[in-house]
Amino acid sequence: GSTVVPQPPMKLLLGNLGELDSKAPIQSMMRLAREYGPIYKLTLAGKDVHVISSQELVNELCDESRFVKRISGPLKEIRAFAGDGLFTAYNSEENWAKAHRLLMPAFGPLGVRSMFDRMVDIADQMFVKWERFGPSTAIDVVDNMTRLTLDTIALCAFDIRFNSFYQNEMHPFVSAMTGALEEAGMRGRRPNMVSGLMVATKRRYEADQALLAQVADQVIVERRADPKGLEKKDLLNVMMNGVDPVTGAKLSDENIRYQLVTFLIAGHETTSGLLSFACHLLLANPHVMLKAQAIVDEVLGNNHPRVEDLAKLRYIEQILQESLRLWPTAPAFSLKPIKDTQLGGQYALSSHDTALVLAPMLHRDQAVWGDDAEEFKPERFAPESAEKLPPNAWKPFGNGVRACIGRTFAMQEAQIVLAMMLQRFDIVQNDPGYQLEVAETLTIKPHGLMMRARARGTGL
Ligand code: MNH
Repeated sequence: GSTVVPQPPMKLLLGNLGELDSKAPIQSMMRLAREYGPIYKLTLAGKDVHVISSQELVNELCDESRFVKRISGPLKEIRAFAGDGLFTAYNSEENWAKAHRLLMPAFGPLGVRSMFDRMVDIADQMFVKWERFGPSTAIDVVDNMTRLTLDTIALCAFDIRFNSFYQNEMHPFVSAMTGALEEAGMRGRRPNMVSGLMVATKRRYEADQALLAQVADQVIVERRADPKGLEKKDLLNVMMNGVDPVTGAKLSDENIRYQLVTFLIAGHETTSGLLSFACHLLLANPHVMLKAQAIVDEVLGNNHPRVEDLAKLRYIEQILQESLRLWPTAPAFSLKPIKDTQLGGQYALSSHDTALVLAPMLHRDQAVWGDDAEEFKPERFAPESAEKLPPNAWKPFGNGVRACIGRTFAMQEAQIVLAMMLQRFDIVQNDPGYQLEVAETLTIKPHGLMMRARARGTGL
């Protein structure tokens, strides 16, 4: 026998769509998890989604012999502009395995270490700007971090400078991306018939997609005009010229464009959210900020960071891990059973069902994190504590072969930026009464966070 999975009451035609705030579906699911528990079911666009948020059940879902990534809902919609790029490819598509084999080395520890100086270059641009504006100018944190992470992925992966800190307007890629992600999210939940009737929304969606493709094509055209020598092993040359050792084939032009759109989006959106939440959490927890600053002062002094310093800045990494625990910026991922199965030995899941891992609630499972799970405590990730965590309790980067390829890249970039910020500035809340408000566009960001930065006179 099997236990019935709890489900909020359904409405005719819409199923459980009414339970989700269209501007904040993740926070709606968090609220429902608090009400219905670690497993509950939603019927959305005629399909059953099981929302899972305990370590015990997620640990089972992470068994790749039983469950694999599901491309459905928003992800299926994103295929309209990211196609069979790494993030949205079906498990069975040959282009996934091909691109995975080709691109993995560039994102391994050695590949990412070689990008260290370019990461520092972009961070330095942001901090020089903050210094020149001085301590009385309010800094829009998400805006700054978005410029930083977009410029960083463009420079490190494609050797292109977007120069976002030298312009007033944000690069048009960003608003096209935000618009497209938001609409992909809505479409993934809305009945198809309704989407078909929303003519103006559809036109906007198509224009946004066209702009994403146009930016990607421009990158390709520029590189074809100036190939920078085949010995240059940056991501773009690997994509454009690399030969897959297994199939002996290169990536197709169409697939290269999809990979570019994928990397430009996935390569900056979530890291910018991570850095923004980390700023918020440091501002809200001054004792953590002071401890981190003391460590940074000891390790860096008044010198530019070097790649060897990162290992000594372990506490900065813990701050980022703890930020990703409370506010995992890619807050959910979807799985499907390879064949009909029972989850937890009692909940029937068919291969047509989706299991959605709701990371912000998994990361608040009190059985793992204790009754202070809501509190920001980077000490949880000190080596001696982290090794006591049960498996698959912390999943901000997804699972298994379909886990994030950019994890090392993102953590190195964020570690550099946070360390340099604490070294060079004392930061304070611009509005001392700021209450966290989380904005969602598939990813999450702290909305309206503003701060001020007073240079500490390091002379850098
Ligand atoms: Mn990333 C997959 C989170 C930074 C490129 N990323 C994933 C997944 C999560 C994720 C979760 C799995 C999604 C799923 O199962 O459907 N990623 C993050 C977070 C950060 C991040 C929280 C930053 C913090 N990601 C980056 C960066 C890049 C990148 C930086 C590129 C430079 N991520 C990817 C790609 C995939 C992915 C590509 C798809 C990998 C695959 O399926 O092969």
